[in-house]
Amino acid sequence: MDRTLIQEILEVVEQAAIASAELTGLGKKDEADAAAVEAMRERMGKIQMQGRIVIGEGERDEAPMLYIGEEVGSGSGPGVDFAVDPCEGTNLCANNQRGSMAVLAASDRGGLFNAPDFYMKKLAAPPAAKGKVDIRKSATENINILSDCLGIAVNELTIVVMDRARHKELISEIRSTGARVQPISDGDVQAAIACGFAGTGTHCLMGIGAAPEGVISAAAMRALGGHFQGQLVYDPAIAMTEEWADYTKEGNISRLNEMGITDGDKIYEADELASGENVVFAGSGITDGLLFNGVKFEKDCTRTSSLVISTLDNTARFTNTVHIKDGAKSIALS
Ligand code: VTB
Repeated sequence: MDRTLIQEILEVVEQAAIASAELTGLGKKDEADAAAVEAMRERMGKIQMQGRIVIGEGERDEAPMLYIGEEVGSGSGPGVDFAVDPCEGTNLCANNQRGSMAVLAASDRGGLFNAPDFYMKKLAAPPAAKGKVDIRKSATENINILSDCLGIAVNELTIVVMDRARHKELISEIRSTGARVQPISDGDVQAAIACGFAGTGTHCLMGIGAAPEGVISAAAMRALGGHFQGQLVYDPAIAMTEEWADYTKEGNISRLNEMGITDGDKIYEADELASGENVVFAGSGITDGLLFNGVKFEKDCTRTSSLVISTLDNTARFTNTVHIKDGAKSIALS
């Protein structure tokens, strides 16, 4: 990977965000996702690279595009692995709610964990708490550590947790410490990355979300120097998801074994989930969010707001782009 790739990757997420944003608020989550997938794949095809999707829309037989194992790019050039989520927060996009974005993580060949489509217990925290908080510790212990590391009183800490039945006890425990809980309906990637920046009002992400998205969050947090750990969840009694109604714990363990994961309880650090020499995260807002705004359609242009975090040059670039329409006559500064 080299630094010219960063610009191209930015354009990939911008195009995906624009395509999804055309369907914001229409209640069409699958269509919004499909539009982002198509735009992302088309733009990736123009990059001189031997790209490969390691986390994508699913297996080849269930996803026509950006399926796991699909080759993307021109076919010559550097080998790049991608974890993509073209429309992260499809419900948020369909309902025109905050926090939907087009995201991906990229790395040198073999540098991203091929996470199975399982759930993942996650812990994300600011750089100051990196290696101090630990997913093996209780929420209460971690909140006290966070308070010490950040110099913020416990009752001023905001902990984001996905609003799911599986988190009932976690939410009660957090509240019993005096810390504030912010339940979110979707979009734990944005919440995880928001922990990496001061001033977002998000100090920690706790709880269980999807594993593939965990790898994208890990890539961003590794590049930012923030804390991220993940542990796969294979017990349906813990995940409490309807999708796993017919699955058993034992069955899930064998599924993991078949995928080559022999220790289902392993705790993965950010640099194991995103282990490549170089790692790049790119996200572009579909709807407005904590990190950047969503797409704005104007008469003469379309505006996108994005973030690219890269270990190649140790930067987090916030980029506002004006996509100028043919025959544009007047484009305001912002
Ligand atoms: C998780 C979370 C995502 O969807 O994948 C969630 O990581 C799905 O979880 O950010 P459930 O199966 O419990 O609904 C998102 O919120 C959006 O893609």
